[in-house]
Order: sequence, then structure tokens, then C-alpha cells
Amino acid sequence: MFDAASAQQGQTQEFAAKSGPVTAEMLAPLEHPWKIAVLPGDRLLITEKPGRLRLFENGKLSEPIEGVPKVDFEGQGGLLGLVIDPGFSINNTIYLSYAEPAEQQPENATDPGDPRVGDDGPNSDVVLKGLAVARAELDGTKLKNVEVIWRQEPKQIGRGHFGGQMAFSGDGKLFITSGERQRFLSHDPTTNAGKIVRINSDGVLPADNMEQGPKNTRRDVWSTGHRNPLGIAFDPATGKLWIHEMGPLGGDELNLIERGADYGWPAVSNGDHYDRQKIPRHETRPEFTPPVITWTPVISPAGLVFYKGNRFADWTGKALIGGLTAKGLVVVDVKGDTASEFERLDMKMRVRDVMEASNGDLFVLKDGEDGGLLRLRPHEKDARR
Ligand SMILES: [Ca+2]
Repeated sequence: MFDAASAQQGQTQEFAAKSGPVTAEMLAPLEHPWKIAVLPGDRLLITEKPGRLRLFENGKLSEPIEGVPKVDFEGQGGLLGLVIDPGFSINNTIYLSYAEPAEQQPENATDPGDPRVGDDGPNSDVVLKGLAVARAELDGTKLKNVEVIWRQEPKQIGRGHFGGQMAFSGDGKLFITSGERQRFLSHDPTTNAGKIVRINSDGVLPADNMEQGPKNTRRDVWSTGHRNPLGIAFDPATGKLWIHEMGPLGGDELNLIERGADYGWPAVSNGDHYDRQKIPRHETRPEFTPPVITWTPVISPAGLVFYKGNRFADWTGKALIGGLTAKGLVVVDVKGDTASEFERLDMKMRVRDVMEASNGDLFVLKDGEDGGLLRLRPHEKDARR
């Protein structure tokens, strides 16, 4: 097992997929890794939640890249998402998301707590903060021209539900998953928390978001009623946008995203609150768009990629989801507007992210303080020769 004591470079382990064994190789140990971006030539950028951004190239992990904004590392917050610009090979531009502390912290603040969100407890985290997205140019091992282009507003205290995943549409718009900060804000039109956000890559707001929402809906909002979305990707076969989000006690969701639609949280869920208080199910409120897949028991989805390669032949075109509770990969067969689970690759470890290498192998992040970067490939006889 890739545990803390043995998370050594080059160590391998086998897992069983439907189509045969999969070999996982530990490429590098990492502390709380969160997101991979694959650069041209299979160079990787990887975020570590405590606030480090590293390059992995030629089999080696770099020292932390300079110029990363100050992050608040606590609970689910820290340095989180990462995506490269569609024109990265020309402009070297990347986008980082992170929990940003407010410049002015409140005096004598207390966390009001809420039994519905579980046992974080009162006074658990009184730092005022919110998700922020910064754009920067990668210049060797430094970031330059770092500029914050979007923020969750207003900032909240509390340590959870930041969201922070990002994806570019084919027409160059940046989509951001914005979590509801454990404050049940997803139906509040005055905040962009609990929403899917769509902006231009320079932070300017497009004129054509959310036509159908309430009149005072913020102009950065594309869809509402989301809880804690930690995966976003466009299906290359259809151009459709998919996200997944963590449910509360039960009810993780895979959602097909349409402009202006309301996905129901916190009015409906296929799970219940952590204090066992019941939540009405999606089918009781047809005005909300229901999930295409809902998981109970939960998988705790993290990271989402549509697999384009053919090294894992029966996964081609399918969506791959990292599973924290599922402890492996959840493979989903997406066909147009429908989706169903195809299989699970049991890896016996919390998987935080999954991305694809240029040859169709997979890069996977093992979650946690004793986490790491793994490469998955189909087991082949003499593959190492
Ligand atoms: Ca929902």
C-alpha cells in the first residue's frame, strides 16, 4: 500500500479493472495534493493545499513555484484548483483557485455553527475568507503578472465547501465551481456561492449569463442550487458541461449543466443533513433540475475528466471521477444527456484527482497528508523492459 512510510518513487501496485489488471506507479510523494494540470509534453503542474504549486518533469518534482498568492490552509480550504489557458503553449497562462483570507478580519468573531453541516462545531474557524481565482504567467519556476480575476462574494467564516474546480469551454469561457461555504447560500441571488460561474478569461463578465434567473442575480452566475461541486468537465463528444457535487449524508450528484437552471440545493437533495434532518427529494420539486446520477452511499467525488485515449480501451469516451470515500476511480458511461456508472477501480486510497497523459495513461492524486502522484497504465507483460 502507498502509505506514508512507503510512498516511495517507483513503487508499484496492481489493481483490478474489468478489462484486466492496472499497474499504478508512485511518481512522487505530495502533501495534500489537490489538482493536476497536464502541460504540453506531459509536464505536470500540481497544487498542494498548504499553498504550494510544483512542476513535475523528467521524473522529478520541483521546489515550490514562487509567486503563489497567500492562501488560507484550513479544513477544506487552501491552494485548490488549477487549469491552463487554452492558449498555454503561446501565453504560458494558468489559473489557480484558492481560499483567500479577507484583508480585514472581524474582531471577536464566532462561528455560529449549524448542526445540519456536521460536527465542525462553534468557533471552529472564524477566519473570514472566500474562494478566489488568480490568473498568472508561468515563467520557469516563477509566476508573474499574478492577477485576481474572480472572487466569492461576500467572504464567509468557516472551513468548508469552497468548490474551486475550473474548466474552459470550447469558446474560451472560464467556468468555475463555487461551493456554498456550508452556509446554505445556493438560492441567494446576491452571492455567487453555491453556483456555477462563467467569466471571460480576463475576469470580465460576459453579457449572456443566467437569462432565466431572478432579476437581481449576479452577472457571473451560470447556474444555481449547487452544494460543493468538486469536478467539472466538458464532454468532448457533445460539448455538454458536466459537474459533480458532494451531497450531505447521502446524495452525491452528477449534473448536466444548462444555463440558468437551478439544481435544487438546499431545498432538495437525495441525501439528508448530517444531523439526520430530512431534506425533500428532487422528485418532489420538478422546478429543480435533478441529478443524472445520484450516489447513496456516497462516493465523495473529486476531479473529473473525459477519457480520450485508448490505453484503457473500454474507458474511451467515458467520464472518470476520483472517489474519496469510494477509494478509487468511478467510471461513468456518458451518452448524450444520460449517464450510468460503468465500473469502479478499487484502489483502496482516497483519490483526489485524475487526469490523462498524452499516451492515454492516467495521472492520479492520492489524497491526504501522505498523498502522492501516481501513474496508471494497463498491466503489460514486460512493460518495464
Ligand atoms: Ca441537486
